[in-house]
Amino acid sequence: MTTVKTLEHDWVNKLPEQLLSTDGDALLYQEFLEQEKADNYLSVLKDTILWKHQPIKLFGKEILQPRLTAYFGEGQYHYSGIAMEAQIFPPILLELKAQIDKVSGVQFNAVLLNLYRDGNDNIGWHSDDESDLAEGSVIASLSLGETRRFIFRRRDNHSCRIERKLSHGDLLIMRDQTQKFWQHQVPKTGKKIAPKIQPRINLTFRVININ
Ligand SMILES: O=C(O)CCC(=O)C(=O)O
Ligand SMILES: [Mn+2]
Repeated sequence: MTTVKTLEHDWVNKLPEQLLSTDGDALLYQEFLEQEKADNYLSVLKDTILWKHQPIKLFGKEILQPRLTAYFGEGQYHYSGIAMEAQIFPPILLELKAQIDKVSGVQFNAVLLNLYRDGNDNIGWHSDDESDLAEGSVIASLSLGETRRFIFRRRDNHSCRIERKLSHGDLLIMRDQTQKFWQHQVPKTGKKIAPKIQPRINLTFRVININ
């Protein structure tokens, strides 16, 4: 069984940073997972998850997503014109979910994983507001591996942006009106350095409506 050694950690005492001053609530817990624990999760997830290269529909055309994905949960998840079939949570994800449920005060029932293989992989501007999600529901996003830029922009004023670097072990919790008023993205890195950028895994824990 692939579980990760649990280490004592004092995250409960760490204060998060509030990233949005208006119309939303996005809390960043830097180093939510300490280095050794984050290293273990990264290597186990990279090697044991069945990563898929899935198509999405963009302006009526099917294209491959610029990253690999996997989805675990209690029901199908629909986004960008595709239906993600749910796989049952393996022990390693249940272990992570327990820690993230605790800090966020939410019982998540689904998790979407992204593997950014290098700096060419990315996720474009979007809000996590699919109809499978309860409106205003909490999203908890854990980053492992390479540090990448994460940018918010206001939906009604694209020049109003807030940017942070998300690093190994960081946890970002998005709540309240965040998805209604803001979009987010993880852009590509510069072309020259892209092939040298190491892999990054992001896990977004979600609450989906079960029919
Ligand atoms: O990789 C990230 O930090 C964000 C991923 C994301 O926004 C998503 O999966 O909806
Ligand atoms: Mn998102």
